[in-house]
Order: sequence, then structure tokens, then C-alpha cells
Amino acid sequence: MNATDNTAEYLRLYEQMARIRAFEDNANQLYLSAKMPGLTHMYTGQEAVAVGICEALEQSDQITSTHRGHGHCVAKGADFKEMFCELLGKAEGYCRGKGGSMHIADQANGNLGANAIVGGSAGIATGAALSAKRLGSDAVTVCFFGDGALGQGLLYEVMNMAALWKLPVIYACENNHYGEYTRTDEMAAGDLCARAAAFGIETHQVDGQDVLAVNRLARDLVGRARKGEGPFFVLLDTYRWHGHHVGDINRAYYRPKDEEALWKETRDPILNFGKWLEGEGIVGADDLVAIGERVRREAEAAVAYAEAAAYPPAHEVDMHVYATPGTADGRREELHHA
Ligand SMILES: Cc1ncc(C[n+]2csc(CCOP(=O)(O)OP(=O)(O)O)c2C)c(N)n1
Repeated sequence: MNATDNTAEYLRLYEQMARIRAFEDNANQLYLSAKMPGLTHMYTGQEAVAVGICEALEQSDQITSTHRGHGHCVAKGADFKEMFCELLGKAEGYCRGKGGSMHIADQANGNLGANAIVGGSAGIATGAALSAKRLGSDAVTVCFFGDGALGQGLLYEVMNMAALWKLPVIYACENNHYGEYTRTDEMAAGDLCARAAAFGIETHQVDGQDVLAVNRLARDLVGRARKGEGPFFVLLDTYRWHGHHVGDINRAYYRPKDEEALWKETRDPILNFGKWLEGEGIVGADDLVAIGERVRREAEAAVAYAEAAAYPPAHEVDMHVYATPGTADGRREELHHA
């Protein structure tokens, strides 16, 4: 098959990665201009992981995310305006402004939520997969987590269950080589995939900067998980461009500047995919510039919207914390007054 046969899919992969980058650039600006309360963790540099995987999923499939969660959220279909409102604590945000960057959930699109607890979403993802299996749906759940979560016991408890019960879950470990300020090889012993393989889980490794390679693998594994061949474990080699969080500016004491430069200059997933698209004659340079401009305008318009949006009223301070049992979407249904 000719590469141009898949033009629409390729352009979608490119645009979704560009949207994440534009979102993060604007989130960083909001922090730097002191408009955003608290800190946030940039996903910049890792876009091919979230997009390659989420583009292999249906809207009804589910994901769980991490403290570095904006990329997963955008890739699974979230709306920029609701995301920026959440970052700025506004009432129209995904959690009515009460969760912030690290707690965005978007159940309508199958995003069960970011999670500030490292490894915390592993139990939720496995539970979602168990639920899908018992309900007889063919939904697949992807559990995104960082290499730091490999130090959390919960992950091993749930991988054991998932393997025993053949659950439709994919554990996607984004190895960006650092957990906060420590190199992964200084905190995780041995072969990382061997940890999952010990439970009899089929494991895969893929270049997390290559969106096509990630997407190809994800399509295969999602299809197989749907047929009951799960669970799977995928190790994705990637790199975060920014600090651990937006306030982590001077990183030279734990991460060499030339290492950062090398990843940015030679392994930018968006730039490299763009070059490939051009080289294959699928798009021209102008087309890529136009996509970049479009997503930048979309992000800026959403920021302006969020800046002008209202904060929740003071009398709602103890509301919207717990969902009413039995409702599918706690945010949109009538909620308990806590
Ligand atoms: C249970 C727990 N321990 C420690 C922390 C503090 N903490 C926040 S992020 C982080 C590093 C996580 O590294 P990794 O999982 O590799 O994700 P990355 O930040 O690299 O995306 C740590 C230790 C936490 N949030 N939760």
C-alpha cells in the first residue's frame, strides 16, 4: 500500500501531537505569568506516546493518566476550553475548577482521570478492565504511567490479577529516563520488561518518539486485547523536554544540558514525523505550518476563554467532590453536597 493512502490518518496523528505541544506551551506561559495557581508537569517531548496509543482506541475505550497528564487528556479527545478552565480553577473546568492540572478527568471520552499518586492509576485501570470483562463489553483500558511507578507495589499486585484473569488492559510505561531528579537506571534494577514478564504478561518495547511505530503496535495490541488476549505491557522510550514540573528550571545538577539538546534536536517526535510526511510527498512544508498555526490559534482562544470565565461561587466550596453512586458521569449528573 502507498503511504499516501493513509493521508487522513497521518495528518490526524500530526495534528494531535501539535495540539498537545500548543496546549503545553500555553500552560507553561500561564505558569510563568503567574496566572495559574500551583504547578504543572509538561508533557512536551512525549507527544508520540499519547497520540500513537490513543489514536488506536475508540471513544468508548478507557485510559488512566498521571500527574503529567495533559497529553493523554488531549489525545483522548478532551476540549481545550474545559482543560484550561480547570487549570485556572474556573467553574467550567472538567472538575469545576476544583481538581486542577493533576486531576482532570473526562469520562465522556473514556479518560478516567489524571492521578497525582505515582502508580495510583494502575488499580483504577485494572478495575476498569475487570468491569469491562464482567459486563461483557469489548472496551480496552490503557494504563499510562511513568518509569517511577515501577517502584510502586500496587502495580505488581494488579498486573498479577490482570494476568490471572486475562483482563483487557495495556500497561503503558513511559520511560522518560527520570523520576523527578533521579535517573531511572539509578532507581530501577534489572530488565524493566522482565517485571511484567514474570507474571506471564506479553511485553513489548517501542521507540516512543516514533508515532507510527507506537500507533502500529498499539493497534495490534488493542485489537488483540479486545479478543481476550490481554493483558500487555509496553515500554516506551521517550524524554520530557522540560523540568519535572514547570518550576524545575535549573536542571543541570541532575540532567546534562547536552543530553536535553540531543533529544530536542534529533528526536523531536513532531519535527521528525513532519519531515517524514514531507519526504513521502504526503504534505508540503506549508501544510505543516498551517496546522501549527491553526492549533496555536485554537489554544490561544481557549486560554482567552478560560481567563474570562467565572470562578465557582464560594458557597459551592464543599460540593462536587463525590459522585452520586450509580451515575456514570459524576461531573454532569446531580452531585452530592458533601
Ligand atoms: C506515591 C507517590 N510517591 C511520590 C510522589 C512524588 N512524585 C511526584 S512525581 C514523581 C516522579 C514520578 O516519576 P515517573 O513516574 O517516572 O513520571 P514522570 O514524572 O517522569 O512523568 C514523584 C516521586 C507521588 N506523587 N506519589
